[in-house]
Amino acid sequence: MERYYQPEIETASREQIKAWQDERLVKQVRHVWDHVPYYRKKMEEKGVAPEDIRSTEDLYKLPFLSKEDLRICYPYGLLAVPLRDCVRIQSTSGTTGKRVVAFYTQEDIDLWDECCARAIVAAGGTNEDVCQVSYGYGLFTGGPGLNGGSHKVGCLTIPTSSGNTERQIMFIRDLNATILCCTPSYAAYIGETMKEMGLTPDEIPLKAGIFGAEAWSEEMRQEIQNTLGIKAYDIYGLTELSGPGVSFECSEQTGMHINEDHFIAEIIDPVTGEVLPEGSQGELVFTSITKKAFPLLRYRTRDICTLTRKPCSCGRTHVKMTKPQGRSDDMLIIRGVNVFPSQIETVLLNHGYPANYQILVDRVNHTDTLDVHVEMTPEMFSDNVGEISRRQKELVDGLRSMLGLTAKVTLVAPKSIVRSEGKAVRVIDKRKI
Ligand code: DLL
Repeated sequence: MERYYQPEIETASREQIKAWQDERLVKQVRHVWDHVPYYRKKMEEKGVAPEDIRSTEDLYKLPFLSKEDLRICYPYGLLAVPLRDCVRIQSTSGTTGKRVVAFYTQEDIDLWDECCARAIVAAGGTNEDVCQVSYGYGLFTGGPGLNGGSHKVGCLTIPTSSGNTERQIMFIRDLNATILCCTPSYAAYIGETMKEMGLTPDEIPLKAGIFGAEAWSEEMRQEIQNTLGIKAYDIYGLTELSGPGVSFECSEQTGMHINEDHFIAEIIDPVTGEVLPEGSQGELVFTSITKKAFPLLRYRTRDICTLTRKPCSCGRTHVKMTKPQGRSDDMLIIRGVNVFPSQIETVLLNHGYPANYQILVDRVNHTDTLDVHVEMTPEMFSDNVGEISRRQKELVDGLRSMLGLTAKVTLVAPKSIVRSEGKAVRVIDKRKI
């Protein structure tokens, strides 16, 4: 039987959800107008005042916020409460430019923890469970978010943080961890290490995993489920909106329920900014309606996905988003063709390769080149040149039919691609260097 952390909220009627959203949106717009001069100016420039926003139908009138706005406002420009009311910051792992710093009041943290608790209960967690949190702790939101959720559910929490894989496995076995929380690439690495230690899935006490923070394919889910002998659940979120738990998967494993009592989701055309009808693929935009310290209205995530309100067999009524294919800025444009790293991952895993690969993009003589380095399994590894070139050709053909362009494939020895303990770095685009 499906269990919920907050059944009255998670299975509320659509009318009830809309009523919460309408009421909270109106309050939130007023809160931001009164306390965030930067956004107030943006509203004035668009000719919109708080009185114009009476319900979610008026959402489209509000201006968007983008990563660029966050950069301009660093660090305090979007803060909506006095600093003395804040108890924590978290920050993005951003590799370029200024980091995003997000502020939280104690109430913001309590609500965030509840969102993560919903995800843990949806994955079958109860106070009988032992939950190992192997997301990084610190400025990254993964560790603190799932840690808070695990406490709310009453699980015994093991805050290992990421890294030291052998010790992770030791704790999982010695303390009977039943739920593992980490990035999917780290889960795959933990699985690979267990296999090397000669452990079979039934010797591992884990029953569920809550994996997110990066794009991962259905094929990778299968792979992780098989090696660890668990059910693998997706979880999504971003620092700007709190962290993990903006949405999470239920037993159906067909997309993630967005916590609509806290976030209003829209899908827009990333080029024109036009709001698209339900079922269209586009850029996900969020309005946080309960956060007090750092409330973002119409924040453009750059994540590409689809929304659906079709009834879900789990009984939850909140809208579902499909797995994001990746950020629109992760999308590679190679010789004019749009390529998502997750499409390449699908081809590799379908051909029996492990999810250890690297995508190298360059420009030679004014032409883009795509070189995919793929690790072989020890069983595939051989010095038979004919066999290796047969394998390479098979992958080149598979990639051509998936992407519509010709890539170079380089098969590399087992264990030669560096493993990730957090978010994996899959792409090296030398055109940008
Ligand atoms: O990654 C928060 C998080 C931690 C989510 C732990 C889930 C689990 P940021 O570092 O700010 O926050 O990165 C946010 O990561 O805009 C997506 O592009 C990507 N992302 C997060 N979850 C998923 C997912 C955390 N399940 C950015 N699938 C987001 C695909 C994801 N991409």
